[in-house]
Amino acid sequence: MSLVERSEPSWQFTRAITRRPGQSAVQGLRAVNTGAPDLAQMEADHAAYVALLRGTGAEVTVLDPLEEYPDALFVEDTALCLPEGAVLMRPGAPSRLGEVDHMAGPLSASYDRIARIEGPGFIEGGDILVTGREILVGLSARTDAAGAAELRDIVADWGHALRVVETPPGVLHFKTDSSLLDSGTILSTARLAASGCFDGYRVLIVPEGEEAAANLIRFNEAVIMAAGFPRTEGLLRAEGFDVRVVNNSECARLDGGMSCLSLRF
Ligand code: CIR
Repeated sequence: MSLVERSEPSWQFTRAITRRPGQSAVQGLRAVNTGAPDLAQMEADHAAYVALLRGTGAEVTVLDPLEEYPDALFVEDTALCLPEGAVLMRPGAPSRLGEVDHMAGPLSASYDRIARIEGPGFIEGGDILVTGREILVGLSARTDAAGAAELRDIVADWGHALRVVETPPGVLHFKTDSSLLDSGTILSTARLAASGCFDGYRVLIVPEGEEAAANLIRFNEAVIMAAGFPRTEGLLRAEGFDVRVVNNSECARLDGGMSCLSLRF
């Protein structure tokens, strides 16, 4: 359980930060090459995503592209935003380390308190799920035990409990396979839930073959998910969630999903 009682659910936000993709996005990291992303489509999808965030009443900052960092549109990996403060991450992907400095300024517009993972460990925001009860950190190829331990020390001072869990082998981030739907409900792939990391939560399992739908965001009243996963969409609608769908075909070529594209606070 969280060490402090929170008045706002962890899926309620007034602000978000995003960054438009640059021309260099075609060189973004990917596990499997499925062809270069179509930049015009990616721009259009990004604009649609920002519109969905704004549609819930949130104030959304859209930063300019950073051409020297092809993956910079995936802003989630650069910071963790909590009510008490923000923490700048230390990405495990060497090509992404420099993105973090570019997030300090935008965050300082909203946060007085900004901490930083100094290392030697590594941690990326995609491996962190804030449920409201606790902060889950999945160890992965990008996030190691030292990075998680350094974050634990920072957030403990802010009253948050942090639990270290495992990301399934071959899965980029913990949240590639899981999302928060409401304060006690998680959407997860079967392979991740099988680890028992969500015991004590209500867990909805993504239908087989739609594993890529597991990365979505609950953003205020909206559940924002990638298009092309009709069974997951049907499951969520049947559960009463207010589902909004956006095309994600081009970011998916770079292993990016709905959570990666924003910092929410
Ligand atoms: C990367 O490999 O770092 C990017 N191409 C994708 C990052 C996706 N971020 C996320 O899931 N939080």
